[in-house]
Amino acid sequence: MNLYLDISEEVHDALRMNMPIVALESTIITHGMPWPQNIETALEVEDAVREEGAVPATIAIIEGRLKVGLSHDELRCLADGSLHPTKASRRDIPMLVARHGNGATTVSGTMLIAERAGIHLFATGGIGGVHRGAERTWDVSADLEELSHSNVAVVCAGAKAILDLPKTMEYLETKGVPVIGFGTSELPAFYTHESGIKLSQHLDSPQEVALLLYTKWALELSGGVVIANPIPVQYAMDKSVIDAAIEKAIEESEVKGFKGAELTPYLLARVAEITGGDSLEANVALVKNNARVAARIAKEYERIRFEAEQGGAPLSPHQLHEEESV
Ligand code: PSU
Ligand code: MN
Repeated sequence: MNLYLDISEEVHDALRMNMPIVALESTIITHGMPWPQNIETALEVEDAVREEGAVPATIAIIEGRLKVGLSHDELRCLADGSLHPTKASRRDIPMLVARHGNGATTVSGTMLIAERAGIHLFATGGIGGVHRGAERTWDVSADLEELSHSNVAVVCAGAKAILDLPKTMEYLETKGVPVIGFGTSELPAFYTHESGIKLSQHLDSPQEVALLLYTKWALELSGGVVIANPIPVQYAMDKSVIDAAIEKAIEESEVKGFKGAELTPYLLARVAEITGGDSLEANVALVKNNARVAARIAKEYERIRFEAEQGGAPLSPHQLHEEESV
């Protein structure tokens, strides 16, 4: 695998020095947002990670190389469409590598490559999930299956209500993937805080999340964790407005026959159009917020790992609490 990986100098140095790193996906740039907001957001999200003292590693496939850490030029060429990147989930990666193609990695593709590079934190907007009508279409995102394989935690604002959220939660439970509410006990529904779905697990601080991650992988329980971080309140949308836009977009997608990998990009673009760009503004804000939280968790994770390597078990939540209050 390492033969196919191209790790940027910045990320390589960060890995060598055990610095906190946050992986970022590229499908959100190429298929999730329009130009030029996509390049602006991609750069701002990287900046947000840096401001928190971590190193960003945006992941994509360029000329068949699995890139971890992109230059500004590479980011721009992905964002402006000149590379004509394929939306790349796990199934697409061998073909892209074998044929020297270009790919923008989804949550599943990004997790897989991040893990191979040794990166355990990843920030994005929303994960894919079980689509509405999956009982007819069997459309279940490869993201869910990847979450059961790769040891990478994904900080997201939950999942969009373009999906069937209860079925998505059932799938994750079956696959043993913890879904942790970050400062909330309800699954956030991307644009809004309310999904009506109560989470059985919630944590309030980056330290607690980092300890959970460390413990999961120290127990050799492979697979990821979803850290569901609600959109900042000032950017949250009106539930009735966004729900109506989603209903309309889904109806149109059925009439027009969108399915497979094209469905999610179609729905994202239509929802943004129907809301007159309001949903895009919310989307940008929540991705940056997730990047900051992921960076904070990554810092704590490296600290815990360092302490554990110095001997002894990581601090318990009780000890962490005492340490904070000193
Ligand atoms: N949900 C969003 N924004 C996105 C995506 C999902 O709110 O950009 C992208 C992510 O890259 C995710 C992918 O991994 O769509 C899921 O696509 P599918 O449903 O085809 O698996
Ligand atoms: Mn699908």
